[in-house]
Amino acid sequence: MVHASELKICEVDTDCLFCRIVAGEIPATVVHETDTTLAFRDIDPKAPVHVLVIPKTHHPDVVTLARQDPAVSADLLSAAAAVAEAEGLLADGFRLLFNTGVYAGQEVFHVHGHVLGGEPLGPMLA
Ligand code: IU
Repeated sequence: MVHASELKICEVDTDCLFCRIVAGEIPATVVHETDTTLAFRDIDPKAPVHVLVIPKTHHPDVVTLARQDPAVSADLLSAAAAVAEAEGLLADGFRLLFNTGVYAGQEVFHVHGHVLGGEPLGPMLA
Protein backbone atom coordinates (compact mmCIF):
# COMPACT_ATOMS: atom_id res chain seq x y z
CA MET A 1 0.00 0.00 0.00
CA VAL A 2 1.43 3.39 -1.02
CA HIS A 3 0.81 6.05 1.62
CA ALA A 4 -0.70 9.31 0.43
CA SER A 5 2.33 11.24 1.64
CA GLU A 6 4.48 9.31 -0.87
CA LEU A 7 2.29 10.36 -3.79
CA LYS A 8 2.44 13.62 -5.66
CA ILE A 9 -1.05 14.36 -4.50
CA CYS A 10 -2.09 17.64 -5.97
CA GLU A 11 -0.24 19.45 -8.72
CA VAL A 12 -3.00 21.83 -9.69
CA ASP A 13 -4.87 23.08 -6.65
CA THR A 14 -3.28 22.92 -3.23
CA ASP A 15 -6.68 23.74 -1.72
CA CYS A 16 -8.35 20.74 -3.37
CA LEU A 17 -10.78 19.27 -0.85
CA PHE A 18 -10.49 15.70 -2.10
CA CYS A 19 -6.67 15.85 -2.16
CA ARG A 20 -6.90 16.87 1.49
CA ILE A 21 -9.17 13.89 2.22
CA VAL A 22 -6.58 11.62 0.53
CA ALA A 23 -3.87 13.21 2.66
CA GLY A 24 -5.89 12.59 5.82
CA GLU A 25 -6.21 16.29 6.57
CA ILE A 26 -10.02 16.25 6.34
CA PRO A 27 -12.02 13.34 7.77
CA ALA A 28 -14.19 11.15 5.59
CA THR A 29 -15.99 7.85 6.03
CA VAL A 30 -13.76 5.65 3.89
CA VAL A 31 -15.35 2.44 2.63
CA HIS A 32 -12.66 1.21 0.20
CA GLU A 33 -9.00 1.98 -0.48
CA THR A 34 -6.35 0.76 -2.92
CA ASP A 35 -2.86 2.02 -3.73
CA THR A 36 -4.32 4.43 -6.29
CA THR A 37 -7.95 5.04 -5.25
CA LEU A 38 -10.08 6.02 -2.29
CA ALA A 39 -13.85 5.66 -1.80
CA PHE A 40 -15.83 7.47 0.90
CA ARG A 41 -19.45 8.29 1.69
CA ASP A 42 -20.86 11.51 0.25
CA ILE A 43 -21.62 14.03 3.03
CA ASP A 44 -24.97 14.88 1.42
CA PRO A 45 -26.26 11.51 0.15
CA LYS A 46 -28.76 11.55 -2.73
CA ALA A 47 -29.62 7.84 -2.32
CA PRO A 48 -29.44 5.23 0.47
CA VAL A 49 -25.98 4.36 -0.84
CA HIS A 50 -23.94 7.30 -2.14
CA VAL A 51 -20.19 6.75 -2.29
CA LEU A 52 -17.61 8.86 -4.09
CA VAL A 53 -14.72 7.01 -5.76
CA ILE A 54 -11.62 9.07 -6.51
CA PRO A 55 -8.04 8.60 -7.69
CA LYS A 56 -5.44 9.55 -5.08
CA THR A 57 -3.69 11.69 -7.67
CA HIS A 58 -5.24 14.98 -8.74
CA HIS A 59 -7.04 15.23 -12.08
CA PRO A 60 -9.83 17.79 -12.40
CA ASP A 61 -12.30 15.63 -14.31
CA VAL A 62 -12.77 12.23 -15.92
CA VAL A 63 -11.68 13.40 -19.38
CA THR A 64 -8.38 14.66 -18.02
CA LEU A 65 -7.88 11.48 -16.02
CA ALA A 66 -8.59 9.27 -19.06
CA ARG A 67 -6.04 11.18 -21.13
CA GLN A 68 -3.36 11.52 -18.46
CA ASP A 69 -3.52 8.11 -16.79
CA PRO A 70 -5.39 5.21 -18.43
CA ALA A 71 -4.10 2.75 -15.81
CA VAL A 72 -5.58 4.75 -12.93
CA SER A 73 -8.77 5.21 -14.97
CA ALA A 74 -9.09 1.42 -15.02
CA ASP A 75 -8.30 1.27 -11.30
CA LEU A 76 -11.11 3.76 -10.66
CA LEU A 77 -13.65 1.58 -12.51
CA SER A 78 -12.47 -1.48 -10.60
CA ALA A 79 -12.80 0.40 -7.33
CA ALA A 80 -16.35 1.51 -8.24
CA ALA A 81 -17.25 -2.12 -9.01
CA ALA A 82 -15.76 -3.27 -5.69
CA VAL A 83 -17.74 -0.62 -3.82
CA ALA A 84 -20.96 -1.58 -5.58
CA GLU A 85 -20.40 -5.22 -4.65
CA ALA A 86 -19.48 -4.44 -1.03
CA GLU A 87 -22.54 -2.21 -0.66
CA GLY A 88 -24.81 -4.99 -1.98
CA LEU A 89 -25.79 -3.13 -5.16
CA LEU A 90 -25.05 -5.75 -7.82
CA ALA A 91 -28.32 -7.66 -7.63
CA ASP A 92 -30.67 -4.72 -8.15
CA GLY A 93 -28.33 -2.37 -10.01
CA PHE A 94 -26.86 1.04 -9.35
CA ARG A 95 -25.71 4.21 -11.09
CA LEU A 96 -22.09 5.26 -11.69
CA LEU A 97 -21.98 8.95 -12.57
CA PHE A 98 -19.19 11.41 -13.37
CA ASN A 99 -20.38 15.00 -13.47
CA THR A 100 -18.01 16.73 -15.86
CA GLY A 101 -17.83 20.48 -16.20
CA VAL A 102 -20.18 23.38 -15.69
CA TYR A 103 -23.23 22.12 -17.59
CA ALA A 104 -23.21 18.92 -15.51
CA GLY A 105 -23.02 20.93 -12.29
CA GLN A 106 -19.60 19.60 -11.26
CA GLU A 107 -18.76 21.24 -7.94
CA VAL A 108 -15.53 19.57 -6.86
CA PHE A 109 -12.80 19.61 -9.51
CA HIS A 110 -11.02 16.45 -8.43
CA VAL A 111 -12.49 13.66 -10.54
CA HIS A 112 -14.99 11.52 -8.62
CA GLY A 113 -17.42 8.82 -9.61
CA HIS A 114 -20.71 8.81 -7.74
CA VAL A 115 -21.84 5.26 -6.85
CA LEU A 116 -25.58 5.59 -6.20
CA GLY A 117 -28.02 2.86 -5.27
CA GLY A 118 -30.12 1.14 -2.66
CA GLU A 119 -33.48 2.12 -4.14
CA PRO A 120 -34.98 2.69 -7.62
CA LEU A 121 -33.23 5.84 -8.87
CA GLY A 122 -35.68 6.99 -11.48
CA PRO A 123 -34.84 8.44 -14.88
CA MET A 124 -31.48 10.19 -15.24
CA LEU A 125 -32.73 13.68 -15.97
CA ALA A 126 -35.89 13.74 -13.87
P1 IU B 1 -20.21 17.01 -8.06
O1 IU B 1 -20.26 15.85 -9.05
O2 IU B 1 -18.92 17.79 -8.13
O3 IU B 1 -21.40 17.89 -8.13
O4 IU B 1 -20.28 16.31 -6.63
C1 IU B 1 -19.63 16.77 -5.50
C2 IU B 1 -20.08 15.90 -4.37
O5 IU B 1 -19.18 16.04 -3.30
C3 IU B 1 -21.47 16.26 -3.84
O6 IU B 1 -22.34 15.14 -3.93
C4 IU B 1 -21.19 16.67 -2.41
O7 IU B 1 -22.23 16.29 -1.51
C5 IU B 1 -19.89 15.93 -2.11
N1 IU B 1 -19.08 16.49 -1.07
C6 IU B 1 -18.59 15.65 -0.06
O8 IU B 1 -18.86 14.47 -0.03
N2 IU B 1 -17.81 16.20 0.91
C7 IU B 1 -17.53 17.53 0.95
O9 IU B 1 -16.82 17.98 1.87
C8 IU B 1 -18.05 18.36 -0.13
C9 IU B 1 -18.80 17.81 -1.11
I1 IU B 1 -17.67 20.43 -0.18
